[in-house]
Amino acid sequence: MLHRFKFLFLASIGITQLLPLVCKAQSKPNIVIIYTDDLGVGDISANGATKVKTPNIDRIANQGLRFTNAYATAATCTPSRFSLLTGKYAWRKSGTNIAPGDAALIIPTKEENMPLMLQKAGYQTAVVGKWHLGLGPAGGPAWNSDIKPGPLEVGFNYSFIMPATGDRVPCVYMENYRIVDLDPADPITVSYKEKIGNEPTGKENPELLKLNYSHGHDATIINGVSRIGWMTGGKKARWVDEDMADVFTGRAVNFIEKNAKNPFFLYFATQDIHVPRVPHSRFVGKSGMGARGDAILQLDWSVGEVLKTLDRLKITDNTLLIFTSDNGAVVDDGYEDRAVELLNGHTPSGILRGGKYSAFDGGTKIPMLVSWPAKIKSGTVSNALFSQIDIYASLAALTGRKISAQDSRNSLSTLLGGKINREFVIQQAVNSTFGIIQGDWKYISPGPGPAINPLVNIELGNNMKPQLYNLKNDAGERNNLAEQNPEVLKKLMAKLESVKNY
Ligand code: NG6
Ligand code: CA
Repeated sequence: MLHRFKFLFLASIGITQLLPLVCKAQSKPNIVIIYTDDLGVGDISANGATKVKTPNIDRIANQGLRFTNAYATAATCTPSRFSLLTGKYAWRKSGTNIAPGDAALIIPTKEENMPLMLQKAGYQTAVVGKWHLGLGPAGGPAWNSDIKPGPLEVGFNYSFIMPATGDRVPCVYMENYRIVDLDPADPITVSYKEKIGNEPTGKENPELLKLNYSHGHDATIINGVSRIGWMTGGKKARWVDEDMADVFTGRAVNFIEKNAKNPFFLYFATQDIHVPRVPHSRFVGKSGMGARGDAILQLDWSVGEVLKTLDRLKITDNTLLIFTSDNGAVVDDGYEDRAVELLNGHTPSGILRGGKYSAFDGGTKIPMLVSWPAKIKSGTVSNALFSQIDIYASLAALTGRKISAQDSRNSLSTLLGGKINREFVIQQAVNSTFGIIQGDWKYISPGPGPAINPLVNIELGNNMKPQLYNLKNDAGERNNLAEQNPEVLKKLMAKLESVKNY
């Protein structure tokens, strides 16, 4: 009897000692954010696209949660990414609009942010893919030596990035502090002010282009494609656009493999489907929709490789995977890649008005899928209002970290399939026109600016009159009800002002 008691007693100690370990393993899922570029709500078959099929992306929705009411904070890349990683609206900080390729690092190194917080929570953290948040000190990066501060100074243990965008020089990969394959005898120079060196440009030598530009993008030719900005040198280090998805996906997969046994955070920011859309030959012509559709297939492949890797390592169940986009869709964004001609009835923005750059919902309403099989019911659809600004605070709540982000709020329950938590969503268009959504209503602040950008053929939402739409009845933002609803208008105006002054 005594023995038995002793045994039970010891066994129970054993269990209580083990318990924290078990709980710890469960409460610290791996976290993967797949942050796509310029992917619209209508671009994935999970959201109803029929002209293009995205089986791998759809699998995230099938094994988890599909949001129908999720928003990026801004209608372009740099501000959306800044907000995602810092939990602060980009418009609170100057210098956070679309960054040139030689911009200095815009994320403050002295404030906490998402990767730093997760690092402190015991995660191995990595960024792979598009950065576009500046590099180096004021004055910009020293391309030929250690390039810092950068991702490693804001909380990433590992970084394999393109400095800015696919259409901006320098067209090279960077691993941690260094440009990959840079020959010291052939140093890089970069300029966003004037032409440097003698290399051909799209403007002067269009006969050398394999992909013509439609607007902008007429400077240095790299790999047969002219870019924004001029560069010389670094010949051996220059990327080949066709291989880029393979290169980035390979690095993402390697990082997961290396860290399968400890909690990791991977911020995989794909270059797809941003311009220039120059997919690998195995995707060319496969969508029947031209380069844009082919880039969607390539993106779907990249996502599939990540999913397969998680499966192979048996960590799918305990991985929180967030798939989303930095802003809404654009079709012609500066290259004659026949995306417009070959759309074939495909609607990248679904029923939304506007697109990338716009204050209308097409600018910031984005696809968002979340899976975590251990916690999220499969095949769930959430209509809850969600803003990417809350991902930071939600991940802090998940990992038990205290943070003091200015705008990010804990919406973990919504992120995992629960009810609406966020009261309002704020949208920043390219020219600092603002939208705010609360309940069924959306207000767009009045101001000058063109109604439409004819180059990209997108309505920007600018109007000298205040705009008020009832999104429940009018998701396409066609009927401005401001005059009929002065009370609602006043309320939303006041709300926007109060957040701005917060
Ligand atoms: C614009 C570019 C566009 C794209 C965008 C940034 C021109 C005419 N247009 O200025 O092609 O690069 O910047 O896109 O140069 S984002 O998704 O990174 O914000
Ligand atoms: Ca973008």
